[in-house]
Amino acid sequence: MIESFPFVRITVLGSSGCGKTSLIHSFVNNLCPHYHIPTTFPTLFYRTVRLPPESDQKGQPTSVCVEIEDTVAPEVAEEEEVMYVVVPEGCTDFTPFSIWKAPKTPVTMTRPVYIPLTQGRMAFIILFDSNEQDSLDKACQIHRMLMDDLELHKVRIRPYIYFVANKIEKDPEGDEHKVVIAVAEKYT
Ligand SMILES: Nc1nc2c(ncn2[C@@H]2O[C@H](COP(=O)(O)OP(=O)(O)O)[C@@H](O)[C@H]2O)c(=O)[nH]1
Ligand SMILES: [Mg+2]
Repeated sequence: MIESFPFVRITVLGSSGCGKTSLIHSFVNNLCPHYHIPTTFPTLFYRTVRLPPESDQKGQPTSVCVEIEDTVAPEVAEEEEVMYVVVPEGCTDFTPFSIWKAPKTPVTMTRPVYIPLTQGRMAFIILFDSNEQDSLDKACQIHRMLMDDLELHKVRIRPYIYFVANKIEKDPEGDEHKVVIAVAEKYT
């Protein structure tokens, strides 16, 4: 019998170097790279999470498959020749787990086709480096662009949007960190 899975689709956005790829690797692969290679092509990661039943309920854990999309930072996109997202004509069903086929993912940089499992995103994480005002400015800019886009396309089911401060352990007593956090709290 095929077990049906809830499927959650999350996209991570933010300025170059704010820690998007590291955050995703920590969650999916349990490791955090200590170097920065700018992401120049959107990348899909998958992890199945087992959630225990609610504290007031009995039963088996529930499995949820999470698709996380790592993205190209706007300033990297301006400099690099970036691939465009192309959804094949006529494609309406990207649901993978009723059929258990391998997900379609971009295989080479020479094929300008990028195929996530689904088109609509359920949640966005807008990440910023909490020690850099510029990174927060870019996060706010991305947030405004996202809201405009949802408005333009009259998206009825609004995705969750999380505004997340990263690198908070780096210089927690630093002046810039304190200012950035205060401005971010006011913005949200
Ligand atoms: N101190 C600190 N460094 C981090 C953290 N997350 C990522 N980094 C470092 O920040 C750099 C850029 O990270 P990366 O994930 O490639 O950024 P991206 O361009 O947003 O994908 C790397 O050198 C990471 O090791 C964090 O939480 N704290
Ligand atoms: Mg990256």
